[in-house]
Amino acid sequence: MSELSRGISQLAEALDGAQRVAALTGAGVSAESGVPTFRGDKGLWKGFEPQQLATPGAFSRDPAMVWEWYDWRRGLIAACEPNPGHRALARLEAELADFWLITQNVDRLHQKGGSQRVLEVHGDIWTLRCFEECGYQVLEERTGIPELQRCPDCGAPLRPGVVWFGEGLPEETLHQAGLAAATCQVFLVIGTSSVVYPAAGLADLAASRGAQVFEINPDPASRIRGVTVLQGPSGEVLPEVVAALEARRKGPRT
Ligand code: BJW
Ligand code: ZN
Repeated sequence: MSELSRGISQLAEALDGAQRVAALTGAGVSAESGVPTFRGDKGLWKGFEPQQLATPGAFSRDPAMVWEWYDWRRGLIAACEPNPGHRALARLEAELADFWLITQNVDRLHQKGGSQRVLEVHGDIWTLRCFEECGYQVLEERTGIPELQRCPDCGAPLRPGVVWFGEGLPEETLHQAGLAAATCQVFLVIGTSSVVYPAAGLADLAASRGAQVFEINPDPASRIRGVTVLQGPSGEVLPEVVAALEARRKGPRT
């Protein structure tokens, strides 16, 4: 049995026996849908420092440029479909009694793939809101709007509803994510480089409270002690995990 097959069986067994399960996903989960990741050779920010574009300071200095970059990304994401990894996570939600999906992704592909209980800790790219926080926000699903848009209430530039560096994460969502991590028996870390905090700290929190931690990534990145690694792309590994879980549940109990 290969190391990957062994990991898949271990994870299926752990999921089968768990009361509560939580998963943290990152850009790698959407890679097989065609959404570029942030870091690494094919990273979205290759040639750019993330800090150049994903900060409130960058937006203040050059809102039109940052707007244009997000407009380009929205168009790219709009052309992408959920992959078998997204769909497998939606199956897990249906299969398990208490499953929390925590995502750093802003693309909404988890929801498009059928997940209903999604905690978006870095916001989403489809909501636009007033940069001056006057309270105006709107869901904008059109893409290809290259001109900077302005708030109809106060005239300030509109910004994407994502969380930039140096900004706080949505409080209630982060609270729910922390609660899920602290109280689950199994925590999955999928397709993230685990460098951006506080999201990266959720796996440590889960491990410190006794959860079994599994990582799915072709290039594993978390440094959690005792983590079981399922090395491979999530669009291939996750469907196998679901199949193994369903086979256990259908098969004769021993
Ligand atoms: C595959 C695959 C396949 C490829 N299958 N896998 C503690 C220590 C140090 C620093 C800090 C700290 N606490 C806070 C900070 C500062 C900062 C931070 O973490 N900096 C570090 C980089 C050093 N954090 C913040 O600023 C956060 N805010 C904050 O802490 O506020 C405090 C505060 C409180 C109260 C008031 C005010 C302030 C905010 C962080 C926001 C992050 N935002 C971004 C941009 C979102 C908008 C946008 O999309 O443009 O979020 S940054 C970017 O990184 C994006 C992602 O969600 C995030 C994580 O990236 P992810 O998902 O891990 O992607 P990659 O590309 O890094 O990795 C992809 C992985 O996939 C790789 O491992 C591949 O191997 C793998 N892969 N193919 C499976 N097929
Ligand atoms: Zn406004």
